[in-house]
Amino acid sequence: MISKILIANRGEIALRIVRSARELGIKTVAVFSEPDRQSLHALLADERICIGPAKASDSYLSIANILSAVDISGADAIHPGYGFMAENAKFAQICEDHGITFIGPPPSIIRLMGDKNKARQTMKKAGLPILPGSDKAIEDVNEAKKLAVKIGFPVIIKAAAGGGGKGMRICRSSAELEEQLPIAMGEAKAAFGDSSVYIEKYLSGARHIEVQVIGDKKGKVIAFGERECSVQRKYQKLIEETPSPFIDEKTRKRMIKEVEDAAAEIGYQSLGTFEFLVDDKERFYFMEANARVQVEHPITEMVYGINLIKAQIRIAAGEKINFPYALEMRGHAIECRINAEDPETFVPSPGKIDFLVLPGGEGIRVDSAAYGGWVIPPDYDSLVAKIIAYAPTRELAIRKMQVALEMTTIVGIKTNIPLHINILSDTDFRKGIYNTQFMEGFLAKKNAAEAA
Ligand code: MV4
Repeated sequence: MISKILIANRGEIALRIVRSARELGIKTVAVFSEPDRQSLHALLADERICIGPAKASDSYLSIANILSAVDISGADAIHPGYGFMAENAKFAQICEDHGITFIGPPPSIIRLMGDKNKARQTMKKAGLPILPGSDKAIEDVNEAKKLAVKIGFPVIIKAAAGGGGKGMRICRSSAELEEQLPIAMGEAKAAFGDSSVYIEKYLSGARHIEVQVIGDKKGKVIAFGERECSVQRKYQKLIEETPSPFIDEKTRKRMIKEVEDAAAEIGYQSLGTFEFLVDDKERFYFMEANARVQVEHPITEMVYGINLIKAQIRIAAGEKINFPYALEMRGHAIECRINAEDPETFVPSPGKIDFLVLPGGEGIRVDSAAYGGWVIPPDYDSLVAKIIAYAPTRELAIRKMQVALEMTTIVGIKTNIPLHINILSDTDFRKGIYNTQFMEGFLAKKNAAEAA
């Protein structure tokens, strides 16, 4: 039983959790930093508590402040959303030790997935294919060089404590590896406090495709059809869609089955996402797993007709997974991440939203905590809204999204809506021919056209 959830997050995801909890008849407590006093998540929750100043390390990242708010409010559960405390094993452990239900995977799973090298080995043992690479942290240059020669160049150095692209280095020769390894280790130490790195065969022109899972406390795991996330810039996803225009039904079934079995094998609990690189022959390789709800979870919800957050809360309260009908993917969903930023330079554009008209209508979903008059603080990420379009086919979903974007009005701040409109009309995007290098090519094309 859960009767009151404290949401240790802000913005659209905090509001998303407020709505789901309320549908389940569970009270919510919002926490907010000083600039977030008038934020929608704080205004719409049943209770709200200020946990500190703008600086995240003194508010949304302060374990002491969050736990004080739990104490004051009498909440019996915490939902961390994404970012902030979501993948902090220490925080999850403290919650568990104090009888507070952490609505997420157990600390042991968070810890395992936080070590990307360990996660890779564990998932390989559990049956998932991985790219050739080191089976433990690299200790010295000679060892790394020997291994790289064996698996063949190019290779990529990754930080064990990293993820999301930070501190990665591609090496095309032994000389380059020798030069890059100490730099990569130094960067990993500086960024994550841990210099451990590992190497992998580098796959160029790959697609980034991920599989959503949910597991209950009785060992049952369900995997859902894939999300295509290859439209990214600097490891920031811009557009996600499901199903992937690239994966056929046979590959999809195999991916779902393999992830389901492997996640069950390791006793995965709560929501999670297994990320894969997929080559042009539809061979897929496990990269890392995210032990949290993700920004792009709504597209999976649309094609399966479910609410993953509600399911996650019920599971955390001890219920078994029990969807009242057969889970089958239907139709096509696309999400555009609307950021407060200059669409040309990508520089953040916080400030006051003077006027706001969000899109709607059949098949359109908007997850946002923005409203006219709201001042977007400069202190956090620049996501203002997620627009999700759902239709029977990919072509219809894209068309619906174009109309939705055209009919959105945001005055006072700059947004990347014009960029999204351009991407959606790109010939290659339309054909579904794209990989993780798409945005570089797209921006180069755009710049060339503008120069001409
Ligand atoms: C790779 C790769 C190619 N080969 N690993 C980037 C984010 C991080 N999660 C892992 N990343 C990559 N790992 C091997 N062995 C290419 C990338 C990569 C990438 C992955 C997903 C989405 C966009 C990307 C853009 C550049 C590189």
